[in-house]
Amino acid sequence: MDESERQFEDTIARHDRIEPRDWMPDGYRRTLVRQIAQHAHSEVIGMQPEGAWITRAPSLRRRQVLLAKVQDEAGHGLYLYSAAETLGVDRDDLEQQLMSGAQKYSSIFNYPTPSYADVGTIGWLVDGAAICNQVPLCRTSYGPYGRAMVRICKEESFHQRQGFELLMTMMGGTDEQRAMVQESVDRFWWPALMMFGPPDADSPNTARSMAWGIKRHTNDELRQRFVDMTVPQADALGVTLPDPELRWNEERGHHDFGQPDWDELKRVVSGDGPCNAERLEHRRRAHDEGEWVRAAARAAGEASR
Ligand code: FAQ
Repeated sequence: MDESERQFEDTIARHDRIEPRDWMPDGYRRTLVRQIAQHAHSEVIGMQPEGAWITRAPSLRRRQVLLAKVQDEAGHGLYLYSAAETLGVDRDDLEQQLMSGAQKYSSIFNYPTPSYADVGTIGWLVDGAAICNQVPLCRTSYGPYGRAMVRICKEESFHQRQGFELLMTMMGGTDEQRAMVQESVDRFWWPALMMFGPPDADSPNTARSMAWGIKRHTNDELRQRFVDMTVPQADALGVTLPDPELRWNEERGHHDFGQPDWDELKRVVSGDGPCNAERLEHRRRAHDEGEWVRAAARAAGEASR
């Protein structure tokens, strides 16, 4: 082991930060680029399912809140692409890899949002799952990623609350509104559990990422944390989580719960989910339509030189 490698290992062992100019193993750099890019792409594609409701939100207040949330997601994408760029990759290149399907984004954004209640459910369950996953990432071993996560998590907690508040309002409304909420929760519950990734026994990256301090908890640990956090919130809302195996286990001090359909996760991640083609098509179109903005920015940059 040479000196730079020893310094890297010491920093990881102290739970301290690796910074962009520090020496790092190629695998560490590759894993970070993979995870941060996937995360950035998720934020960008994640604007679509809710964005579709901006023009149809039922009041000015709901529209303002939703607009702010979707704009935050664009901002999260920017922080994360910037964090990835500190590892020597190029944002344009990452965007190309998203659009070609070479890099992944979260499975959850390949599900449709046919009901306005889905805006609330995404805030409550999807942002709730994102918070569970991302709060520990504030302590990830790579400095720029961890610092980006601090700000992102603050904004995600606003997102989660607006979703919960929207659902609470609908649950206090008519029978039809309550049924809309339940139907939406029934559709999103299992896909939300899949956001944490495959079970630990089938997760090829977890052990290495934990040893490097990139991930601080396994997929199953975070999934359990999410279930434990969400069950009392479902009770407060008055909705039923669609899992007959869900119950409190006194001995474990956790909830037992059923397993999602892992074949479905594989299908959705490999491009065969309900909305994969639509999401990528929309992204490519938005990219093409934004070419004039990039051209104007390049021209302004050249003019000021
Ligand atoms: N979807 O070995 P593992 C948000 C892939 S929140 C798609 O367990 P790893 C906020 C995985 O990449 C969502 N792909 O992998 C928001 C790997 O692929 P590869 C984004 C998945 O990395 C809310 C392979 O399967 N959050 O956007 C999924 O150790 C509302 C094997 O899996 C993050 O990205 C999946 N669900 O653990 C925005 C958080 N699960 O490249 C808008 C950061 C697994 O080896 C609206 N990321 N894969 O072929 C992470 O914590 C991790 O990357 C995991 C996966 C936990 C997602």
